[in-house]
Amino acid sequence: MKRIVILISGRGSNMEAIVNACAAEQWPAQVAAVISNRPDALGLQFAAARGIATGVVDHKQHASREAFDEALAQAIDAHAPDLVVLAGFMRILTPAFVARYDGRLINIHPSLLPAFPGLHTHRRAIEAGCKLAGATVHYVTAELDHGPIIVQAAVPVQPDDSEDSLSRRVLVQEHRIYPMAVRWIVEEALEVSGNRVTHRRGESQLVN
Ligand code: NHR
Ligand code: GAR
Repeated sequence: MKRIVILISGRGSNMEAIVNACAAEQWPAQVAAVISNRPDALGLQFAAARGIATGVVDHKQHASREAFDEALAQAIDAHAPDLVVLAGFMRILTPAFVARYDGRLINIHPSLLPAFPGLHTHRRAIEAGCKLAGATVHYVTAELDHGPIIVQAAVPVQPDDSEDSLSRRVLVQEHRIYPMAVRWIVEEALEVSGNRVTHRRGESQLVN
């Protein structure tokens, strides 16, 4: 059984999708813990109700990013994870943290990377006049939102879209591709070579 630790900052709907798929599809894995940097993150209640260990490492209680990341790593390592999953986790991680979890740290970002790394992605995609938006699951590297791409989903941008309407359309796809990506990793179905990630059984890494 592979052990998964999920990091959240808020609502945690991607975390929910992973917890639900893991149980429903009987993955050879368990979500060992859900950890938040915000004490009031809604997702913590869902996890606790499912009997999953929860933790809080509040970035406001730490003097530097290095100190926060060290405390976060301690909390994570208590659960001996094979895989660490960022699911709406909103703190940039230091190179030392990323190196510690090299090859077993993944993120979902609500854009078709390498377009629009960082914050306010939906607003920026609309302002840029994009006709296509989407979401990307990628391995985390020190450079923000630039790691090897595991799977992407595309959705249309409608002429009358607001940040809200576009983010809702993208989120539906996030809930499909994030569990898919985690499942591939726990099944050891992926091969990483430089920036390229391929699926050993040739499953499509593009949705829609
Ligand atoms: N850390 C590294 N090193 N590399 C990545 O690819 C990371 C990462 C940490 C988080 C998620 C990410 C996203 O998918 C992620 C990827 C937060 C920020 C940010 O600017 C940017 C990107 C992402 C997450 N955070 C502010 C900060 O100062 C705080 C914002 C807030 O608290 O609301 O850390 O988009
Ligand atoms: C998701 O859309 C995720 O892609 C995005 O925040 C939302 C979190 O929702 N992540 C980022 O923007 C990371 N900077 P959730 O908490 O319901 O999963």
